[in-house]
Amino acid sequence: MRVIRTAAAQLGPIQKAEDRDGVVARMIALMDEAKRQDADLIVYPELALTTFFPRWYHEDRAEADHWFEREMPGPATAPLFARAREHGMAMSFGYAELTPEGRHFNTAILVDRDGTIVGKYRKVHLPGHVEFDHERSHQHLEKRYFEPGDLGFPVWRMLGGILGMCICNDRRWPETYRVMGLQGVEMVVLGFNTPSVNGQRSAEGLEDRLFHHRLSVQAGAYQNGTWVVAVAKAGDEDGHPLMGGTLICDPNGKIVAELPGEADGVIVHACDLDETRFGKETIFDFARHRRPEHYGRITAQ
Ligand code: CDT
Repeated sequence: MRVIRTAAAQLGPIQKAEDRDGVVARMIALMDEAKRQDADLIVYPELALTTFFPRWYHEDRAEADHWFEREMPGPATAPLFARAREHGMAMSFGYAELTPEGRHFNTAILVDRDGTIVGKYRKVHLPGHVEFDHERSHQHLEKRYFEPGDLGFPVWRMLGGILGMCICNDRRWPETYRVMGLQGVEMVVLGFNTPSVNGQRSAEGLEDRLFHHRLSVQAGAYQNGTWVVAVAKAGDEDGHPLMGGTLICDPNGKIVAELPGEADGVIVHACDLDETRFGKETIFDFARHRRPEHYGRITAQ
C-alpha cells in the first residue's frame, strides 16, 4: 500500500472586500483540522487567496493587478507555508500569478512537506470572454485577465507517488487527464470556482452543474486509473453563487468522499496509490491498447 491521507479543503465564499490575511487564517484553520485527521496532503481551491475576481470588469486591466501575487510565498502566504512545514504537510493551492516579466496566469502549486515548491501548473483551458458581455447574467473574464498556461500538464514525483495538477475548467477536458495519464499520474489535484448557474443558459441550474462536474472528474479518474481530488471555492460571493461539490474520486471512478454544503470544510481520505494499478495494467494499459495512429485530429490545429 502507498497511502496518501489526503485532505480536500473547501473554502466558503470570499467577499471582494476581504483581505488575504483573513483568508490565510481560514486556510490555516482548515490545515489544523486536516492535521487532527492525520493528513499528509491538503488541497485548496483555485484562486484560493481572493474572491473569484474575474467576474469583475475593469476597462483598464492593470486595475486588476492587485488580485495577483508577485512572489510565492509572499508576506500574506508565508504563515501558511510556515504552518504546513510545522505540520510536515504537503499542500496545493491556486492563486493569480503576475510574473516579473508582467505575464498573468491562473496558477496552482504543489508544495512538499518541507515547504519546498516542487511543482507549478498554469491553467491551460481558460473559460469565459475578453470583453464585457451584456448578454450574460454575470461576467466570466478569465480570458481578459489571464493568458493560457505555458507549462503543459507535467507530473511530479512526490509523497511516494506521481502527482499532477489542473485547474477548474481543465477538469472538463479529457485531454487534461490523458496527458498526465500518459506520464503515469496517480493523483490529480485540482481546485475550482464554478458559478452555480450558467450565465448564458438559465435552464442549467445547480443540479446539472454538479452532475457535469462529477461526470468529468469520475470519467477522468476511471479512464486514466488515477485518484482525482477536486476542491471548490463555494457559496455566495457578493451576490454571485458558486457551487460546492468538493470530492475525492478513486481510480475506479467512484466518489469515495464528498463534502456537503458551501462553507469552509475538510474531508480526509486515505488514498492508496496502489489502487491505480488495476486500471493501468488492464483495460487502460496504454502501451498495449491505445491506437494513437487514429488520434491525429486531437492535436491538429
Ligand atoms: N473557474 C472556472 O474555470 N470556471 C468554469 C466556469 C465556466 S462558465 C464560464 C468551470 O468550468 O467550472
